[in-house]
Amino acid sequence: MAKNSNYDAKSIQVLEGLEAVRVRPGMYIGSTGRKGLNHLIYEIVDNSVDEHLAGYCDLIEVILEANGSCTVSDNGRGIPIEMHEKGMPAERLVFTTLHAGGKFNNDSYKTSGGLHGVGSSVVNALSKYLDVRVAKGGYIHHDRYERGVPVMELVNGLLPKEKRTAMKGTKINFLPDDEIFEKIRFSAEEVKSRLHETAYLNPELTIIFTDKRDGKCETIEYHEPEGLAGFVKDINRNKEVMHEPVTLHGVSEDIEVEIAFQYVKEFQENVLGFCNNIYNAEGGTHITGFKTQFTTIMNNYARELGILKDKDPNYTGVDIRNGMTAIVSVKHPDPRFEGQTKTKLDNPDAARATGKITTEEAVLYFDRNLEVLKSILSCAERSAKIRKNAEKLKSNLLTKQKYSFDSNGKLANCESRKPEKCEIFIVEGDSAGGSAKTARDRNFQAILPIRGKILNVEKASMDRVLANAEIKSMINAFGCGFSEGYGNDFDIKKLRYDKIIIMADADVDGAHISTLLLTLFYRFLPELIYQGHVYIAMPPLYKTVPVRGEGEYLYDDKALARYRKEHAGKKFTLQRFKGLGEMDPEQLWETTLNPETRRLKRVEIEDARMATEVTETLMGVNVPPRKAFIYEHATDAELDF
Ligand code: TSJ
Repeated sequence: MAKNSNYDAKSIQVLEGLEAVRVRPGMYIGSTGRKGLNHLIYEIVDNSVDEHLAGYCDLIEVILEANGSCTVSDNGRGIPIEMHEKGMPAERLVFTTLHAGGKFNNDSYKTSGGLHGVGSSVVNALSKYLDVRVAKGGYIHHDRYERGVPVMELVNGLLPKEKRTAMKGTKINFLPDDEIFEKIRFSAEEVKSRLHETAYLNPELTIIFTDKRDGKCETIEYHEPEGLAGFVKDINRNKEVMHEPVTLHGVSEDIEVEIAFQYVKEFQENVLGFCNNIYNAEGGTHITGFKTQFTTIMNNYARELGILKDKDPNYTGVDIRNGMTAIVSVKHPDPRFEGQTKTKLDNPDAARATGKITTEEAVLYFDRNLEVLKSILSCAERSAKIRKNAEKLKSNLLTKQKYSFDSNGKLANCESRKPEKCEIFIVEGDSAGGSAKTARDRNFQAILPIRGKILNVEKASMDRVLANAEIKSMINAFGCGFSEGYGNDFDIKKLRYDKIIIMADADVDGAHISTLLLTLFYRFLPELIYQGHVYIAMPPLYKTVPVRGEGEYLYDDKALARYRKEHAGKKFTLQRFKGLGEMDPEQLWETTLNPETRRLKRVEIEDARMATEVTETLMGVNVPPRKAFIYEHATDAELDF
C-alpha cells in the first residue's frame, strides 16, 4: 500500500512537470513551428545514436507514417524496463521525468545539442500519443502515453519463438499534438538531410528513412563508411577539388577529435563544427583550436620552404583557409554551449584537444604529401595578395561610410533613426524601386533599389565583391560592417534596421536575385540571418475581382484553387501580377509593404547541410531546383503577418 501511494505522489509530480512543457513548449523545443516539430524526431533519434555510441546498436529506422506519426526504432539493448527505485518502471521514468535521459546515459556521450537537448519526456508531453515497444530477453514490452500521461499498465508479451533471440531494441511511435504545433506535417527533406549528416558522423551506423505519407512509400538508406571524408566530398561534390580529403584524428584530455578537410578552387572557406554529433551553427572552441593551430603550422611550412621570407608577415588564417572545406567533430563528455542560439561550444579543453591533434596529425600528413602542401600554400599566397588589395578598397569604403548614410546613392532612407522600428527593402530594378518609394511609409521604411543581377559572391574573390557597387551600397546602408570568415569588423549593434526585407518578383528571376542576396548575407553577414533580421517579402500572385464584394489577394496556386472551390458558380475576374512593377503604389503598399496585411518569410538556416545547400543548389546552373527551394521554404515556413 505504502508503495502505491508513493507511486501516485510521484505520478502527480511527474504530470506537473510535463504540464509545464505543454504550457510553454517554446522554452523546451525553441518553437512550435516547423523547426520545433522536426526537432521532435531528432530528439528521439539522438537516443538511438547514443545507444550506437555506447556500442550496442548499428541500425536505426525512421518512418514518417501515413497517419502523420513518426516511428523511430533501433536494434540496441532496449530501454530498461525494470522497476526503478522510485516505484515505476525505468522506461516510465524516461518518458515522464524532465531530463531523465542523462541519468541512464552516464556511460555514453550525451548528445545534448545545448539549449534544446531536452529528452524524450518533452517529446512525450507534446505528442497526442506515444507508443513504446521494447524487445529484449524474448519479450516485448508495450507502454502507451497520451499527451504525456500513461494510459495503460506496461504489458509484457512473449515473442513468437523464431523472434525470441533475434529481436531486440526500442521502437517509438508518436504523433505530434495539433493543439501544440501550428502544423504537424514533418518536412521530409529536412529530416533526411539531418539523418544523412548523422550517418556521416557515425560511419558504422546505418539509418533507413521511409516516407509513407501521401500514398507513397519511399525508402532511402544512409550508410557512410567514409565518415567525415565522405561528408567533405559530398559538400564539395559540384566543385573543382585540389586533392583527396585529409583526415586527422586522435584523443586528448578525454575528448575524441576527428577532422576532415579538402581544398577547392573557389574563394571561400566553409568550416563546420560538431560536438557529440550536433551541428554548432555558431562554431566555438573546437573550431578555434583547429584554425589557430592550422594557421601556425602552415606559416611554419611556408617559412621552411622559403615561400615566406624573413621580412614577410605571416599569412592570416583567412588567407590560409581560402578554398577550404572542413569539418571538425569532437566527442566531449561534458559540453557547454553559449551564444545567441546556444550553439557555440564553450569548453576551453576542446580548443586544446583539437589544436593538439591538428598539430600532430597534420604534420604527419604534410611531411608525406608535399604536393598537397605546396598547392595549399600557393592558394594562401594568392589569397594574401587579394586580401591586401581588398584592404585598400575596404578602408576607402569605410571612411566614406561615415558621411554617406543619408546620401547613399539610390537609398531612399526612412526618417526614424530607431533601428528597432526601421525596415529596409532591397528591391530589384529601378521601376519597382520607384513604386516602392512612393508606396512606403517613409517614417520607418527605407527602400534600396538594386539593379539587375548582383555579383555571385560564391564565385568571386574578396576584392571583386568589395568593388561591386550594389554590394557596397547594401553594406553601407546596413551600417554594421561585414565579416570575412570569423575575423571581422561586423558589429550587429550598429545595424540600422530591424528588418532587412528582400523584395523580388515571384518568378524564376526573382528567386535568383533572392538567392544571390541570401548567399551574400550568408557569407558576409551571417549574424543577420542567425539573429533573424533577414526576410523575404511574399507578394501575391493574383487578385480576384468579384462582381460584388471585396477582392482578395492570393499568394499561390493552392490558394487560387481553394478560392475557386469556395466561390464555385460566382463570377469573378482574376488579375495576375507578373511582377512588383505591375502593381500601382496602393496595391504595393497593401500587398507587400503594409505590416498589417503583407506576408513576410523570415530566413532561417537550418543546419550545416542546409546552409551549404543554400549556396550550392541555389547557385547551381539549373534553375528548377533553385526555384523549388525558395518556394518550398517559403510555403512551409512560419509566416510572419
Ligand atoms: F528514450 C527514447 F524514447 F527516446 C528512446 C530511447 C527512443 C529510441 C528510438 C531508442 C531509445 C534507446 C534507449 N535505444 N536504446 C536505448 N538504450 C538504453 O536506454 C539502455 C539500455 C540498457 C542499458 C544498460 O545499462 O543495460 C542502458 C541504457 C541507457
